[in-house]
Amino acid sequence: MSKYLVTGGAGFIGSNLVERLVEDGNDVVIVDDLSMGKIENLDCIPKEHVTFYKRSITDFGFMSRLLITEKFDYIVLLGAVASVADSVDRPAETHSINQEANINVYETIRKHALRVKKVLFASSAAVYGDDPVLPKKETSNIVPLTPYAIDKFSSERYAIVYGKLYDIPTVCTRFFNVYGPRQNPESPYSGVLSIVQSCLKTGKTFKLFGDGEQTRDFTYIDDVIDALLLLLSTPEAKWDVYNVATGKQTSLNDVIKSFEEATDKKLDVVHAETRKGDIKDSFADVTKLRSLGYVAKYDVKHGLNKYVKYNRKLKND
Ligand code: UD2
Repeated sequence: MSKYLVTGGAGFIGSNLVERLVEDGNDVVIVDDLSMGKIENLDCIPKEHVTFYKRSITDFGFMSRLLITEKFDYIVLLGAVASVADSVDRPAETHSINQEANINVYETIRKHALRVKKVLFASSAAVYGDDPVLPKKETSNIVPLTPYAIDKFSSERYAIVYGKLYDIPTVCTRFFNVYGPRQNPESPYSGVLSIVQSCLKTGKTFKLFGDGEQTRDFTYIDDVIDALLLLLSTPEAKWDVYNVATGKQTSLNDVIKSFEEATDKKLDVVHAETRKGDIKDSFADVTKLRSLGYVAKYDVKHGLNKYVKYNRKLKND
């Protein structure tokens, strides 16, 4: 049994990770201000091994005291304003959440010489921006186009440099288009598949930006959790960054078709202009993660089938 801190643990990826950590017999402390996450995301998780703090990760004093007193084995930094659009509207505010709060964690570990087994910082494929070279490798050009991408890249670099300078085992991930249960479809900038899922469920019209031939590396949440657990438990995976994806390129039209097949429903689609700032194609080279033994288990069809099954079960509960 190990002790974990998960910031953003009530969010989409966080709550799925916490669920798995608890299933595996660990104790987890969550810090989440519920600005994006939802407490209901934790409903299905047995409470005896989870401590929840409704606090912002920018509450630096609180975070430092927590780290010093709890002496975590593992720290997973998922807490962020995950909306790129929000970072464009509020660059300074989101900077303190998406970057300074992470440095506060690294700095507390350094200052107090805390012994951690691994600190994992969750970054994003957004750091690659609109560089057209495909697939995206960890060594590809970094073209951060928004405050969000700058803060993600900077927090990554700080994790790696703090790690090397002060001997802290840190590692970073760059997530590609993650989808699955508990992804919040509320904003127009939510993951496209959460929006498709919500439209299929309610019969609402889905607005498709562009011709639907844009491609993404759609990655099922269970594969992401496997990757996180692998990186946390592999000592050699340190001071480095790993793409987390399937390595497969799928068009929006194809993924919608697979979703319709999985639900046996027809999506009502209206076409609109290509979204400003949208990139045409994106998919990952996952050779580096594979070299640690990672195998993505879900292609789009299987991932969507599992997502649909999960939602059906929810409805019948
Ligand atoms: C992802 C991130 C974004 C930024 C970007 C960097 C998410 C949700 N988005 O954007 O924050 O990091 O990567 O590359 O993680 N679409 C529609 N209708 C909708 C919503 C989306 O047609 O209602 C299209 C959208 O225009 C895009 C595609 O679906 O072409 C995927 O959109 P997305 O926001 O899920 O993901 P992405 O890769 O564009």
